[in-house]
Amino acid sequence: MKKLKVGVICYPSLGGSGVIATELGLMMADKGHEMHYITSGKPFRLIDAHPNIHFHEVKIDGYAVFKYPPYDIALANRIAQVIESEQLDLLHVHYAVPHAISAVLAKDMANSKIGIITTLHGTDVTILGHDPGLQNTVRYGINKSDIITAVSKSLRQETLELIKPEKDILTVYNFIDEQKYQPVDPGTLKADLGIETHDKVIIHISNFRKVKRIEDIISSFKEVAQTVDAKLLLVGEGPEKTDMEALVRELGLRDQVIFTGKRDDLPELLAISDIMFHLSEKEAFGLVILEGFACGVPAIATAVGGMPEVIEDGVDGHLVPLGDTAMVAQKAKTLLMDEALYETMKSSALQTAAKKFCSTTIVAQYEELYYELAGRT
Ligand code: GMT
Repeated sequence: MKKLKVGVICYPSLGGSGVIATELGLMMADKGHEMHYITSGKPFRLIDAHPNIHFHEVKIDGYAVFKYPPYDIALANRIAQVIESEQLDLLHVHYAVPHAISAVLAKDMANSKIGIITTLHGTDVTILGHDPGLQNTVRYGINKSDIITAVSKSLRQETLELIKPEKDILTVYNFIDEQKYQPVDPGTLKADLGIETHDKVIIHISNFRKVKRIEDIISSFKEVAQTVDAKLLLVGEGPEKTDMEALVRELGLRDQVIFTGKRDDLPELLAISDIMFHLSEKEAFGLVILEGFACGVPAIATAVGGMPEVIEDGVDGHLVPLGDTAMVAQKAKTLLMDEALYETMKSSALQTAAKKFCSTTIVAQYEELYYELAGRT
């Protein structure tokens, strides 16, 4: 079959949608497709170049008239240039706002019939879709896309109810790079972080935004640490970090809670961890839970959004009601103190990552959609 030329529009940062856009591009490039990233910065994982991956930077100069430089328009301008210069077969847009709108505008600017596939990742609908200042824009971006996918059934359903799009939305689950996320030898990492050999380790990884409810993670951990020798690893950076550091000091947990900042060695950090806590208020999928599973770390998460589609309650982790920190602590203590139960959950977590979210299957689903879309024009 003919290899495709795909324009990819995503956030180049380390967020989950950027990770999926990058991993998908790398796997498509391995299959021989030509992937053209049109972004403001080189996506982190693409620093190691692949011969089938190309990067087209979006540049915008400041100008006195602009209070806010119009990035969305500069992006559309760049996409239009690349549609023409590279003779792209399709555009894959990750995150509806502003990317889908820029792609639609670019298609018009280039006077092209190119197909657009938009993948909804979560807050582009669950938060921005509720914002009266953006709801019409989200709906427009979705309606003007030719194929729309959502990363969970829950996100699909919420989008159908809230946005009432003109066409259906397909669910295509997220996946991880199994070469990177697997049980690894962490070396001396546990000792390097000042954690005793016998200490149990609870980990949370996120962008430290309010929606992640890190205060619930700290409160649940406090209760666990009253019974079990344990440390809490809080990995990441974001707006809530300073307040959370203050909370840890206030609760007298400074010796037990370690803020690591952003780290590249997630498989090693997961290798020294026993349980992951992910207690978000909203979460379309929870990619980090899958990363944990692939490294053999069961999760305790809130039963919100798409997390019940990732975690099977009582099998590879536990689902708890939002805000029920007492239940989180009780489930964690039971799991940490019952070795047989722990080992069963750990192997189920590994199985879930390998079977239900196998990258080969999921990348093939996207590839099929790419061919379908390219065949329409
Ligand atoms: O919406 C966000 O919070 C950012 C977004 C991202 O770009 O990281 O995260 C969303 O997309 C991820 C990848 O599909 C999902 O795993 C996250 O669950 C989702 N975040 C939320 O729904 C809060």
